[in-house]
Amino acid sequence: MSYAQPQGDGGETHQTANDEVETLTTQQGIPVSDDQNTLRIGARGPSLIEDFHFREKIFHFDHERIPERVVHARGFGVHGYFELTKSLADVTRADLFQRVGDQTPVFVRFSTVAGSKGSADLARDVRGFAVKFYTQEGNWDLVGNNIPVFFIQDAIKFPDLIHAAKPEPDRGFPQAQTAHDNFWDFVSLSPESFHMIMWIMSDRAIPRSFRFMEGFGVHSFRFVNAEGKSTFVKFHWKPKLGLQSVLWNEAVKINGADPDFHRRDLWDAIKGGDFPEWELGLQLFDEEFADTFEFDILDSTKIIPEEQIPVQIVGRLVLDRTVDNFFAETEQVAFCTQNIVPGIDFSDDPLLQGRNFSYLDTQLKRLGSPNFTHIPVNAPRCPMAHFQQDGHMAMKNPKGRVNYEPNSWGSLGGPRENPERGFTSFPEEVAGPKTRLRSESFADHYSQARQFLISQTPIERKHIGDALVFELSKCERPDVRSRVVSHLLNIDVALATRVADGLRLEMPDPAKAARPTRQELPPSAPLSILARPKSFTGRKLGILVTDGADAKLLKALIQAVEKIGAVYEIVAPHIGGVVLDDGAMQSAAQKIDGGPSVLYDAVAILTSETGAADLVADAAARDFASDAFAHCKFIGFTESALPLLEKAGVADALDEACIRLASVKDAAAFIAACAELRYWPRELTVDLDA
Ligand code: HDE
Repeated sequence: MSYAQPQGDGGETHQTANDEVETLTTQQGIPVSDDQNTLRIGARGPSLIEDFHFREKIFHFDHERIPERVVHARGFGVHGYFELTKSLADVTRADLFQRVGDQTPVFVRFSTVAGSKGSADLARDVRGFAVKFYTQEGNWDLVGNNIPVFFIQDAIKFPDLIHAAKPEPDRGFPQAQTAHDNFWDFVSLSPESFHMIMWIMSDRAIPRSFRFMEGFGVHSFRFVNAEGKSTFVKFHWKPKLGLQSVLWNEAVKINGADPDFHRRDLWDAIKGGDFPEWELGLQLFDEEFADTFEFDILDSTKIIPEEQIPVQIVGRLVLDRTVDNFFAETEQVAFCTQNIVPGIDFSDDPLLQGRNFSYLDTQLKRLGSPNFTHIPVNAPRCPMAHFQQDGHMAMKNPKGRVNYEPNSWGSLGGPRENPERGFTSFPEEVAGPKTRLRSESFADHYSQARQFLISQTPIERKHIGDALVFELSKCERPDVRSRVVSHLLNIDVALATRVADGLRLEMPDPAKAARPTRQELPPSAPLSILARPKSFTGRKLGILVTDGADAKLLKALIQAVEKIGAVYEIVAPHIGGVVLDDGAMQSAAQKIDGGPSVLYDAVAILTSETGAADLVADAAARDFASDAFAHCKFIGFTESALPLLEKAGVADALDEACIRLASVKDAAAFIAACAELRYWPRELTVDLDA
């Protein structure tokens, strides 16, 4: 006996014979009559291989996956534009840097480095900040990170670094973390990595949002102007909303509560019309500076402090459009450091030179064909004319009879080279023996690590110490822990002592330095996050409400949040919402279990007496309050919420960042106070390690 498979609930989306709904077809365009049942003999018999619709559907599904990126697998891409605010015609002939006001479309992909595609967003890791500029003279890819230095000086060590950081090969874990023996074993045997270690143990490696982090081109590049003169350049992206990070304890919890925290944040901001913006800053310098600077400008483990070469702002990057399809754009976008345009050139940084081989090579592996430039997100948006042809998936072969050069077909002969317009390499003079030497000028591994450390505020330094203790406590081998501390001794004795104490480790001798550490470098203010101005604009308030909460106060809070360009989310005991004291229904965005306070920059707790009594009995509500307190957040609360704060164990410790919301007037003052983002003195009272 057979029966007709029901077509759903009869709603419009399930109807088949409806003129307004498109007819399902195969990939060959053949209309499909039944997408519920395979073709078979009778109702209970074997399936038939002639069922071409079934076979096509399953065949395509079987081939849906492509290899994930070997690094930076987890990423999130969006569209936007770059607008020039200062002409750079004097230093570069790059077309996008000529005319003030010109806009160049861009695609930007943010990423973590070590984790797989499905890993969590808040891993302690470097963030990729890759920008593809679709310029009038071809695509320029500025493939940067949110940290201005790198672990290694020579590309030949990259596979070792990444093998050491990724899951250990015998067991396949840990996922998306450096807190394991192999990573620390490798870096402790590679002293050049210790400047970068300071950065990744700092809060830079756990950003609050892609929107609140800087970007860096890392290497020195060259600009070349119309006269052929070269100027070195380092690229910086500075977020308009300022910098902000989360706390490690918060990061761990965010990963459970919302593994997509960063991508959701960017998605929501763009969909809400709050387009994130960065300034493009340049450090420009000449050969003379390069020759006299105390470090090598070709060494990617070093920065040039902004005090020595100030950052000039020349443009802005605005991200204003999400992708239509994640796979088509974010997955298939192919960044290549070798993609540069006339007016921009490479330096001899050995890391950059190695990257120029790796990126093109890896795209072929990942995307499967040299024609990956035919994929829309990768295709230049300027005219193209060349004789490259055929290959897998060729979609845009050149037209006409002639596919070679030189030829004698005159105007029918296709494109020709153009010495004036075309890309020319800067004719740098180089000579010397072929060798595998590392330059002596790369040998100071600790001075800038120390400079970074002493540029941090005390609380940021504490976080670096905490992070090192955490990571090394996950290493099983005491000799690895000890070797790391031996390097820290060359950076800062107080830090080394703090870490050794935190590990209960006997202090080792300092590591033998390849070159003595230079005299003390001065602190550099831009290296700190917390020393900068702060703001609540673009941030998110979590408002925990119960039945009977003060409707006027809630309205005033929402108005204050919106006035400064922040957003809010209502958290309630039930997703269906609450009934406020004026009888109105207030819907909720999160049930309390799904909206822990770690997801917000500040929280407000608006209850009635009976509502508070319900919250007291709820573990998730108690965690909401105690975590907000432990994470040094600003907390606004009504008097009725005090029993919850008591039960959460924080009522005795309320400080000036715990603000009573006694009347409507207090709402604006509370939101104004939130601009500080965190009340750091509290950390010293809630964290024993302090
Ligand atoms: Fe990458 N890197 N990298 N990298 N990198 C890749 O290319 C590589 C380095 C960076 O969102 C891969 O398309 C080598 C520094 C970003 O799609 C691969 C070396 C910096 C992204 C590769 C480095 C970066 C990548 C993997 C040492 C900051 C993601 C997939 C010499 C300036 C781009 C891919 C995206 C991706 C190689 C070091 C940034 C394998 C060999 C330094 C943001 O080609």
